[in-house]
Amino acid sequence: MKNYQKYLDIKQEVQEALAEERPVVVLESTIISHGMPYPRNVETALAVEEMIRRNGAVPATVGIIKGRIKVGLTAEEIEYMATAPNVLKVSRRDFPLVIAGKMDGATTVAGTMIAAEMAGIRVFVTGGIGGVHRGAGESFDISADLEELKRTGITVVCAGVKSILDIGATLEYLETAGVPVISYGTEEFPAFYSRKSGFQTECALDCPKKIAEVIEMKYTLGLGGGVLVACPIPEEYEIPYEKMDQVIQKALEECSAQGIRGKRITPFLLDRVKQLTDGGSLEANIRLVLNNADIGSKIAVELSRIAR
Ligand code: PSU
Ligand code: MN
Repeated sequence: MKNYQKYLDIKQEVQEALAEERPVVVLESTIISHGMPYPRNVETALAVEEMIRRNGAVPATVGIIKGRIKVGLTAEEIEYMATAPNVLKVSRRDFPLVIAGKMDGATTVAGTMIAAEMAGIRVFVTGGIGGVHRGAGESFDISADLEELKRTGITVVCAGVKSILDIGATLEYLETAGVPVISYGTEEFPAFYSRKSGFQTECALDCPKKIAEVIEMKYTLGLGGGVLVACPIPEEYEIPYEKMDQVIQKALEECSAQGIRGKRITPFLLDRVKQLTDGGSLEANIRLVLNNADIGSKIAVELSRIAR
């Protein structure tokens, strides 16, 4: 038994699926606690789980409650993550503080990858990942999500990165880190709200089975680290890049004017973007997460076929 297992609670249903090598998909909780307003956050979290079930996989939303790492939150626990007053944002460096202090924590992409690896789950669905921030040459602001993709063997299915980040620099970083980036059904890396970013990726695949084969090969070769699958938002929900870019410019200016630093930057920017688009961005956000859940769970199903 590994030492961390003392602090890990894997939901019964998830344990059973893992024991039988049935497909499981992990989900993050920062999107619930810090990414969307109540009650849409809870509705979305439950709808995403439902989508994963419909495709024959078991969902496991990850969060930390009173110092326990929960892999597979119940509906009541999801409600708790959405409404509790002091839920910290937890990336790799926050784990020891939150667990030792028996605190509540919402896991970021990096934090959720860590919990997924502890539990033995390989596929993770979310909305957007963190990346290299604009101006990182000066500020050194690079999300711990990228470092985690470099070291931890989880496949993260997302809708690309928001243009609050420097998309080109984020892709360069992932190349340096040895992380395969697969664009789903397109040559172009998607920019979250928009299907286009202006950046191509080396690998375009549109079939969950082929993607599962690439993931499996990465394990077989013992290369270590994760895989990023980027799925463009469905056309009917897309917000044009130019429109979002103006809003993002404004949010970025406010952020530096107010001297926001560190882990507060991303939540601040996300919140301002939401306000400045009058909630229009929230609808797109929900739709793209559901789309990612559809594709991610199909990949998980194919991976478990290979394993069996
Ligand atoms: N980007 C989004 N939505 C999000 C996040 C990022 O479009 O909710 C969250 C994720 O949990 C991600 C985290 O892991 O923010 C990254 O934070 P930071 O940039 O501080 O590493
Ligand atoms: Mn940062």
